Amino acid sequence: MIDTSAASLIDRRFFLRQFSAGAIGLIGVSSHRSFALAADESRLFVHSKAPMNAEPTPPDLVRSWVTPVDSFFIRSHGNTPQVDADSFRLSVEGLVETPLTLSLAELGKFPQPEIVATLTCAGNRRSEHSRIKPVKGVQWREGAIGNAKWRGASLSDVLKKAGLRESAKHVWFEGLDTVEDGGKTFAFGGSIPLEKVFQAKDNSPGSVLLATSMNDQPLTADHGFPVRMVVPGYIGARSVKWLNKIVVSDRPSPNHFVADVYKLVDQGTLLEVAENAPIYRMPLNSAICTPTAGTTLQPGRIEVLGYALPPGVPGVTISLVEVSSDRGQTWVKAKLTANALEYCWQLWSAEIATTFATKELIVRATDSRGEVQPETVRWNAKGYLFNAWHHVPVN
Ligand SMILES: Nc1nc2c(c(=O)[nH]1)N[C@H]1C(S)=C(S)[C@@H](COP(=O)(O)O)O[C@H]1N2
Ligand SMILES: [Mo]
Repeated sequence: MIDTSAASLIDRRFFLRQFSAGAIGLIGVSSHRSFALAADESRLFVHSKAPMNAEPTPPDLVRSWVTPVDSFFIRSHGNTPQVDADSFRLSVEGLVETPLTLSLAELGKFPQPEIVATLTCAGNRRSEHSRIKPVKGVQWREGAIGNAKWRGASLSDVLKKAGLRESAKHVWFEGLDTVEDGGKTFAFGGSIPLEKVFQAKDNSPGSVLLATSMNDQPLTADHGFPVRMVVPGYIGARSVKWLNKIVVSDRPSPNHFVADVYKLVDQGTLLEVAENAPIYRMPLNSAICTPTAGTTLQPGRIEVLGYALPPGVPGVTISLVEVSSDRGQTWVKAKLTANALEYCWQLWSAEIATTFATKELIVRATDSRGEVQPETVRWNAKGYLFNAWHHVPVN
């Protein structure tokens, strides 16, 4: 048994040390006072309360393959709407034969497949980008990821019911929250190519869902009650919460969060933003969750635990996870402790020999196409998609 209370206490101290020593000097980083554990999200480390941004401690994260809701990261850009389930209506419009207005009861009449899928924020591990050069935004460690059981109507069924027009190529999603940016307020929106909706066979693990349940419970307000999108394999930003409107179009959504925000750019100039396409897929990744940075190890053998994320491509799973305790000269093959699935994280464990000379642990993952996680990544102005080998300094 892991003593979770002790583990989270130790880890909380690490968070405080790391954030107070390093990140406080960064522009735009939440102020010190927000780094407290909220009473109602006691397992999460709260980066900011309004908007709510919180992540579990690394040891907590890998306690189970399905992440309990109270250990699941929360990433919100604006307010947390309190939606009345009875009067709620979802509209489906745009390039469809028959626009729809669906109540929750009507949504419930569609087949209700259940999938397990990992949701990851594009900004997961942003704090590591910031160590290269400071990046604005929530300084996520490796906890902006979680694996949940989702149930709801599949988007393909809903779109088939509405009937697609021939020119349909993208599907836009809009939430009920309001977000402020640059003096303007607007709804949070996302968008995915129509091919993504029909890529996975109906009701298979890659299905794009209008989820109403998470781990067999109705969604909580933080996670998008009453309905959210779940887009397996894509950055979390495409899984729009508090879903209110679906628009079928011939182009990607003009919403700020598709047109401007989630892009890989060096400086973030208007021209660069215009020249680059929106990010959709999460890349291959992995992280060490136990031991945590700064842990004092005795010479001997230790168990190292963590996760690896496949690249969200049909048929591609994690095939190898390796850990090094000698700066990458030799690697120990980790034991993969879950089924190899395309849209779920792979948990792993490795037994590592440590000596007084052990200064850090490193992990890297390889997928079933033979692609290896990169040793380093290119810094980008918004701090997205950090997926370099994960280094954990130890004493
Ligand atoms: N309406 C709305 N949907 C949203 C967001 C948001 O701020 N508003 N944040 C997105 C981002 S960036 C991520 S990573 C995921 C996080 O989902 P979670 O809070 O359930 O973990 O929700 C996405 N959906
Ligand atoms: Mo995100």
